[in-house]
Amino acid sequence: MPLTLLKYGLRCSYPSRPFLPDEREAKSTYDVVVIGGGGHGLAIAYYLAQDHGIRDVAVIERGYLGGGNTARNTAIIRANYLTPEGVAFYRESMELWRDLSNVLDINLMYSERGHLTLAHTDAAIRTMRWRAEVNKHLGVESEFVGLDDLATLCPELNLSRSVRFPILAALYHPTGATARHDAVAWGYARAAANRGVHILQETEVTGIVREGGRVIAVETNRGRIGCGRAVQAVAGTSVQVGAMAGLRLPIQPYPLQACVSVPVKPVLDPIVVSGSLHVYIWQSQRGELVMGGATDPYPLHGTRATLDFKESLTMHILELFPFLAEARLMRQWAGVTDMTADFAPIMGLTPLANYFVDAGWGTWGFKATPVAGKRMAECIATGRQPDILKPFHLERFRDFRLLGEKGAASVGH
Ligand code: PYC
Repeated sequence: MPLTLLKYGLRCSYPSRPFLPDEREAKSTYDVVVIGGGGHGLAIAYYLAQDHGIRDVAVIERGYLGGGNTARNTAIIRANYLTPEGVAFYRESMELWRDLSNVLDINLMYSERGHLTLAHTDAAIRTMRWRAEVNKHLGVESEFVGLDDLATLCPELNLSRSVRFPILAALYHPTGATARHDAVAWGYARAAANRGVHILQETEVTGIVREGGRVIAVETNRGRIGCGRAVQAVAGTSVQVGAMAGLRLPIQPYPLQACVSVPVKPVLDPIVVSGSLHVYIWQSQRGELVMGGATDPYPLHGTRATLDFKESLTMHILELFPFLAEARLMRQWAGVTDMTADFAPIMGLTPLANYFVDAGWGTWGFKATPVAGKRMAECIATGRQPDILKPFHLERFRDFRLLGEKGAASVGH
C-alpha cells in the first residue's frame, strides 16, 4: 500500500472539499437581497452574478436551501402549454434545462422520457389539438396521438373501452422530462456562492423597510440587512412577504399533495397525465412511482397528507394501470402552491422602484426554475421588464389582461 494512502487512512480528519463554501457572516448591506433560497431564488442569484457581474448579493432563506416547494414538487419538466406566452416561456426554460448539468457542473439526472396527457372527453380532445397546434407553431415538439400510437408509446396503459372513463386520445410531448430537484437547488447554490454570492440559511425575513417608494432594508431574525434592490421568490408565502413590502398579490395558497410507491422494477417510460382523472404518474430512476393529483379543494397553508387524496388518487391510477394494484405506497407529502386567478405566474417589476416579485407559480414552478432565474436576474439588473416576462407582469390584474393557462394544467384545480 502506498505510504501516502496509509497516512491518509490513519488521519483523524480528511481534507475534503466542502460542497458549499462556509457560510459567511451577513454584511450590513448588499446591492441585491434575494428573499428565498429555493430553486428560483438561488437561480436568480446565480444569473445575477454570472450574466450581469452583480456579485454583491445575499440569498436569505428561513430554513435550509431548497427545503420548501423545491423539495416538495414532483420534478416534471415540459413546455406543452396552452397560451403562446406560456409556450414561449417554458420553451426557453427547456433549452436551459438541457445543458444545465454541464453549466452547473452537477448531475441533475435530467431525463427526457416523453410526456403524455390523456384525453377522455371530446372537450379534452379539442384542448389537446389546440395545444398541439400552438406548441408546434412555436417550435415545441407536441403531437396529437390516437389509440394505436398510445399503445406503442405506453403499452402498460389500460386502453379498454369498458372502464368509467375510456381513453380516447392524447397529447404527446416527446421532450417532456424529469430532473433531480434537490440537485437543482444545490447546483445553483454552489455556482452562485463560487461567484461571491452570500447564502444565509436560517435567516427569516420579519419585515421590509420602505422609504419614498423604495425598499431600503429587510429586517431578519439576524438583524437588519440594507439593500439597493430586493426580490422575493418564496413559493407558498408570497402573499405574506409581499404584504411586508406593502404589495397586495392576487394569490391564494392551495396545498398540492403527492406520494411515491416503494421502488419497483422499471415498468413505465413516459410521464402520464390525466387532467380528467386528476392524476399524473412517472417512474423515478430509483424505481419509485411518483404520483400526484388535484390540489386540495380549499385554500390553506398546510402540508398535511390526507386519506381522501390517497383514496381518490389510487382509484384513478388503478383505472389507468390496473397491474399496480399490488404496489405499496411508501411516502406522502404536500407543498403549498400559490395560485393566481389565471393560472400563470407573476414576475418582474412592482409599483416599488427597486422591489421585484417572482411568485404565483401554482403547480409549475419547478420546470420554470432556469428561465425564471435568468429573466428575473435580467429584470433586476436592467430595471426593465424583459419581453418574455411582459405578459406575466403584476399589472395584468389591474388591466384585465389575464392569460388563461388553466387548460395546460397537469393536475386538476
Ligand atoms: O405541470 O406538469 C405539471 C405538474 C405536475 C405536477 C404538478 N405540476
